[in-house]
Amino acid sequence: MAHTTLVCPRFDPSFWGLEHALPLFRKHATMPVGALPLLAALTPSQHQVSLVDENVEPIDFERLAKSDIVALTGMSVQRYRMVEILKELKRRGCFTVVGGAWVSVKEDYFGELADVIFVGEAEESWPRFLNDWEQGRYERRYEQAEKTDMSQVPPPRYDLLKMDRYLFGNIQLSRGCPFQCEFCDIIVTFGRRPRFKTAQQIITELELLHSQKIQLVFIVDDNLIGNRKFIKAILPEIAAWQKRHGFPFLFTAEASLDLAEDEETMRLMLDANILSVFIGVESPNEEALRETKKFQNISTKRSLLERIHKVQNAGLEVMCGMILGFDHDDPSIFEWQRRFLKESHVTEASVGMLFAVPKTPLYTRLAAEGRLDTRDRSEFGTNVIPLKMSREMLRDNYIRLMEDIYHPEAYFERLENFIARKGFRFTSTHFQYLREHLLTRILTRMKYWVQWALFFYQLMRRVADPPLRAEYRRRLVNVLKTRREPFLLFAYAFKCAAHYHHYLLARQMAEHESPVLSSIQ
Ligand code: B12
Ligand code: SF4
Repeated sequence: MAHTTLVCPRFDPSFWGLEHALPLFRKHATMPVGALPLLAALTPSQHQVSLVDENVEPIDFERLAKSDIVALTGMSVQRYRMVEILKELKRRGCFTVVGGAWVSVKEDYFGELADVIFVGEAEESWPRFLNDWEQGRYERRYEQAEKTDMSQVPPPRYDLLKMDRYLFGNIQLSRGCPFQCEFCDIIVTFGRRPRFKTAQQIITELELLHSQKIQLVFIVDDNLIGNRKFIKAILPEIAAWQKRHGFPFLFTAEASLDLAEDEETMRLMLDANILSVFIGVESPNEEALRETKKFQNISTKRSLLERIHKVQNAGLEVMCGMILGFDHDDPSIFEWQRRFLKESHVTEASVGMLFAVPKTPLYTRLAAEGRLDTRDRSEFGTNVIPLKMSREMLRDNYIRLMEDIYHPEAYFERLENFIARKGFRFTSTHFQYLREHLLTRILTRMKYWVQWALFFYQLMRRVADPPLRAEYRRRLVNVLKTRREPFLLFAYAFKCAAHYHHYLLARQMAEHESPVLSSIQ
């Protein structure tokens, strides 16, 4: 029998980490990583398992050192901290294991600091390793021969995490994406054939999240609409569950832009109370989209902007990922992206510089062209050497663009334009439900009022910059006067807090108070 401790190291700040906003929400981290509670559930019952997420609690190395196996997960933005932790563990003579997004693409990164590494999924390989370890004949590297059969994945052990310290809960319905974007490591690790859980598994996980009193839930699928048949069958099940339980969850998901052509799926998403969707739009430059094989973003019928607006008009908030520095991007791309984002009415845009993740086709191509900076840390924030501009130009204009789009005026203009859409109503199905259930309506409205008031109080208390604080106050009072809808008030206050994070992230980069933080780093 082994005592295993699974560790999620601290994240470096990032766009989605919301580090600057977390104190406003009185939370420690955005969400738990999916791997920790899942690996715990995959651990055979004869072994003892504990979870430590450094994002919500400090690591007690003395205690950790008593484990037989210490296993770390981690993505790119955790890799420096992972090294620090592994060094400390090795100093104490611990047996170490590493898995997750970063080591899956950069297998030699941790060298001798990791006794065993896991590449890719681990539903089959993790229990196999534990069995090997018990018999004293484990291997140095584990990689499953077959991709995981998602219909056999057990429910995650949320009970081992301090769920009340996270802003979001998470659920995974499927893995894999059918597309072939050149820079994408997701399809390298998880493949292009979407695989999914059964309705029963998903309902069980919803019940578990519900028992943890979670309100916001991120559906972590790489592409929610990777398989239309599956998602069209599963969304009504989720909607029915939501209805039975009084719509306790507000969902966010990730999907590809071809969602815009699928009215039915958008309707089903709203019925399930999926309110916002993150879409990899990447670039208004069609030549760049072709270069990167993002063909699903090219349409002869509608422009990119029209497609984004179509999703917004359906009632979904769009968040988007944008990339600068494709081979077909010349210096005009910065102004082009700035204008595009303004017209898109997308408030939350994760803009980054093209980064070549090891093992991707982009990495192979750039390596062959001698256009890769192979250093681990670069002052340019990316390892790609651009074709039509200097590295300094790319970096400096990226930071300027971040500053511009997260200037309060630009951000709130996009937000106002989004919510001012004709006939637009967030949570339309939930709203309909509340009309029919008086008591739930009163309680839900009260909840949103209280949350709005709490956010307002936190913003006024914690935002140090007086003009920015005044801006938030003015905006929130204005929305209170003009739109009395409690959910909208709550959402608006949430947006102010998110703005605070993005604004500080951009400002700190511009003022050289932080390293250059791009999408993958
Ligand atoms: C959902 C998601 C998010 C969510 C939630 C993040 C979170 N905290 O969990 C949000 C939107 C917030 C997010 C943010 C970011 N993300 Co993200 N995210 C994902 C996504 C789509 C799914 C991750 C997930 O939940 N999977 C479900 C779990 C169950 O699967 P898993 O983690 O892969 O674990 C399995 C195996 O990998 C393995 N495994 C994992 N760890 C370990 C450890 C051991 C010991 C073992 C044995 C096995 C093992 O076993 C598990 C079971 O098979 C992935 C893409 C992907 N498919 O991996 C990107 C991904 C992980 N994110 C990525 C990045 C870069 C980020 C950001 C830095 C982006 C940014 N600039 O803001 C931020 C970081 C923010 C933060 N502080 O969390 C990159 C990482 C690149 C890399 N190769 O390292 C990925 C791969 C996407 C990409 N290519 O851009 N992300
Ligand atoms: S759509 Fe997204 S997940 Fe799918 S291949 Fe492209 S970047 Fe990867």
